[in-house]
Amino acid sequence: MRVDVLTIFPDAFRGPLDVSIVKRAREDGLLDFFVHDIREHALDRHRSVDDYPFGGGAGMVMRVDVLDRALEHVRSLAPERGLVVYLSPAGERLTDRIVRELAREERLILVCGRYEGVDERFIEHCVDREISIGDYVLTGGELPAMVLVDAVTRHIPGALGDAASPQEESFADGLLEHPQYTRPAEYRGWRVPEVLLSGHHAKIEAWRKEQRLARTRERRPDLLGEGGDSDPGGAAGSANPGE
Ligand code: 4HQ
Repeated sequence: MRVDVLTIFPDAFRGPLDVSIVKRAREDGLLDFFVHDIREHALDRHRSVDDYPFGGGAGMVMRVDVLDRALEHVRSLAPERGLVVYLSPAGERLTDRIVRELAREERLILVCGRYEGVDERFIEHCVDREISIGDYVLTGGELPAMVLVDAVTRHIPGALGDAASPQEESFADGLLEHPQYTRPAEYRGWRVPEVLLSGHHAKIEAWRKEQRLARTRERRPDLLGEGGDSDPGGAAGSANPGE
């Protein structure tokens, strides 16, 4: 998969995507990741990317002409059209289902807004999908873009290596994970649950399933369709969470 990011803070992307699984996916050629500076497509000598909002009000708005030029330039760098995603609190909430859908794309173009956001005409005419990572307001779309790339990378075939599977993680079957333990079996009198030391695989599996159900009921009843803000369309809100 190829991912292009448009931002006025390219430096923000050094770090989080240069470690661990995402680093490996990039080294292995599973993920091609490119960052582009929107400001290079500014039209005036001050290189401005924003302006005052029509109708008045606080803050600045990112210009449609600058964003469109930046997007057309980035589009020209590769043959795939690319799905254009704008990160914004007004978008559809990012879920496991959406992450899997995005992971099937050959190319993503992520647009990061700053200030009060972008001119609505850019969203209307150029953006395919507006996505939010949660109901809180950040200072820009850069962190949401990194969250999205991290989550999507886990679903690129081969990115997790042979041992791990994204299917085995939380949300794939709509339940939270069971608790995990490692050595030592006792530390300061804190003991690992006896069943895990028993070597009785059927009992261990039964215990884990029980733990997953109990935790989900306790912490995220919405995932079981028992009230709260569920996501009925998604894997996490499946009508048959045990499947
Ligand atoms: N912002 N999920 C405002 C977000 C956000 C979110 C990005 C801040 C867009 C203009 N993006 N800018 N939450 O808070 O995606």
